[in-house]
Amino acid sequence: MFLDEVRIVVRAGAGGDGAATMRREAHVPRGGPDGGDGGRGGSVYLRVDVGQTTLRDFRYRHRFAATPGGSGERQKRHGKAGEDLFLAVPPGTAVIDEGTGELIADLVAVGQEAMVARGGRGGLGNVHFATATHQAPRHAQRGEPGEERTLRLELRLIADVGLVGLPNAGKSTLLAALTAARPKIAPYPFTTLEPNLGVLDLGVDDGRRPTIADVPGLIEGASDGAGLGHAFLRHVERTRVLLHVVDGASRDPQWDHDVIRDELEAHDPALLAKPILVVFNKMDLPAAQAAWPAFEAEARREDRGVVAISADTGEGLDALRSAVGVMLPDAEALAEPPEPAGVVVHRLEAAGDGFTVERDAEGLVVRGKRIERLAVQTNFDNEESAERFQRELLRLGIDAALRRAGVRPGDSVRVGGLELAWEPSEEGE
Ligand SMILES: Nc1nc2c(ncn2[C@@H]2O[C@H](COP(=O)(O)OP(=O)(O)OP(=O)(O)O)[C@@H](O)[C@H]2O)c(=O)[nH]1
Ligand SMILES: [Mg+2]
Repeated sequence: MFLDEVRIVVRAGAGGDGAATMRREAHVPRGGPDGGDGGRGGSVYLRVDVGQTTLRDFRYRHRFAATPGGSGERQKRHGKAGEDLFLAVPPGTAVIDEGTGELIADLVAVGQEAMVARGGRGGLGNVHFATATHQAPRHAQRGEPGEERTLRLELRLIADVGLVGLPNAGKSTLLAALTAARPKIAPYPFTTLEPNLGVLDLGVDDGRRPTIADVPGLIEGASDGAGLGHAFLRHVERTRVLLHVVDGASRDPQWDHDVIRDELEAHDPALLAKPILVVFNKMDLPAAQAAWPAFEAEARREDRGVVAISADTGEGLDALRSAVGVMLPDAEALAEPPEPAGVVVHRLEAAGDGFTVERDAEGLVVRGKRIERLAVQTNFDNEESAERFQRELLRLGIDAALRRAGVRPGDSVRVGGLELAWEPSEEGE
């Protein structure tokens, strides 16, 4: 089965904890703090690799994690940084955050990469917390947790020319006639179950080597999910030129033609704005020869390009090649990835001081990027660290908001997965 969509979970490494150590030297009776910082956690990246053409690598393995940062140590020694993890994906991989539905990155060209989970920052060691009045702090920060995300990877094949049409129209036969590809061909519909790619020989030596893709046949209702074609329509979104193959020997070639146009339009009207060449196939059969004059007249009326061919005998293929050659851009433009080009990397959520206080069945809940991060970075077993956290609640206005929400001493307040018992601090009165 052609794998063009997978879900994976990526987890960055946590930052290492900062150390809370004191200098110990024979000749220094009261050494100051000397705890080093934790190292940053490794991040997870996706990178386009030339050797990849499918998402098969992700078929059985769904979870990927980068390594955590090391803890800080005495003598201001910093923890080791975690190692970044690079996952190879094929060109044409769209990366979507499954949680928000947001497109994080659109990886098109070889070598492009996107960070999909940021490693946690290392906690600061206690050397950072010494002040004039407080020279021996026992407070050190814990490392920040690594980000975790569930991603959906969608592969959109990148081909210059896309073959579309009803099942059995002869798309695979045409691909085989125009390229060295050897797709399965059979006298029944739905033979092609996964896209096939070939390199088109335009018949002239002008340096252009366009790729052409044959996708499973579309049927009426395909844009709503009928048949197999729907999932594959996305593969033609990025082609530069569409070849719309019509079985000239079918009962009603004109009807066949119109159904496909309707489906393309329903999927994405932009598809009809692409250069489209209608390919009237099976001209070796008498039924096709009989239907051709009316079909051609209608195409002319609508001002649509059309060629009559037989993929079987090769009749009309030279005319087809040169028509496609005219529709495609020059070699230089062809070497650039098809639209939309480039990576779209959306900014990973930034830290903010904003927060919300809500009451649910179990008590009060504080949500906010900054305060949640502080909560997990605080070692509540250490009195000094816990006090710093209290001060931060005051500073950010969270303590006041909790009071407004009617918090009483001993009430449970949840922040970033932790459950704390609220105590009034004097400064907040
Ligand atoms: N006589 C004749 N038969 C053809 C021609 N082109 C294709 N066929 C036949 O039509 C049938 C379908 O061809 P395919 O190439 O498998 O059609 P397809 O459009 O790829 O079909 P799906 O993969 O099912 O969507 C096969 O039996 C082919 O041999 C042609 O030019 N002339
Ligand atoms: Mg086929």
